[in-house]
Amino acid sequence: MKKLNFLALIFIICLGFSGMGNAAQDGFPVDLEGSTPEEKTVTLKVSKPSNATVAIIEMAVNDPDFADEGTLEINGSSNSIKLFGSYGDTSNDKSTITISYDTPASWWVDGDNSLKFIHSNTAGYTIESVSVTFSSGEKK
Ligand SMILES: [Ca+2]
Repeated sequence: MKKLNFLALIFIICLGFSGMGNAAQDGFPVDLEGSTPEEKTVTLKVSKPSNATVAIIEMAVNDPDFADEGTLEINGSSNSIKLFGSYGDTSNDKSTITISYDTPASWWVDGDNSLKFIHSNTAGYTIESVSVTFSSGEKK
């Protein structure tokens, strides 16, 4: 029994260290697996180059298994992405996959951006993390 406690302690310490290495983002994970409608807003700081035309938002999502689970609004309701559109597939049930969308760079500001995740249908989803990459759209 003592040995088991010791192993459990080691396990917890390892978990702690692995968590530290992941540079957790403020506000994430965004857990929207409650009853509908529900929403959560997080602030994401980005560096937007002045010549950017396209912003590619990449999200690690758990359980994106339907086309119409909700919406992501970026800095207001006029800039919205349907979650999860063609990514919403029943084969993603309970799985974490990475999805990405091209958005106009004009939706984003250099600095703090508001990301409102809305859960409107189904059992919901969890956004584990988000990253944004800007492009000038010029062919290399
Ligand atoms: Ca789901």
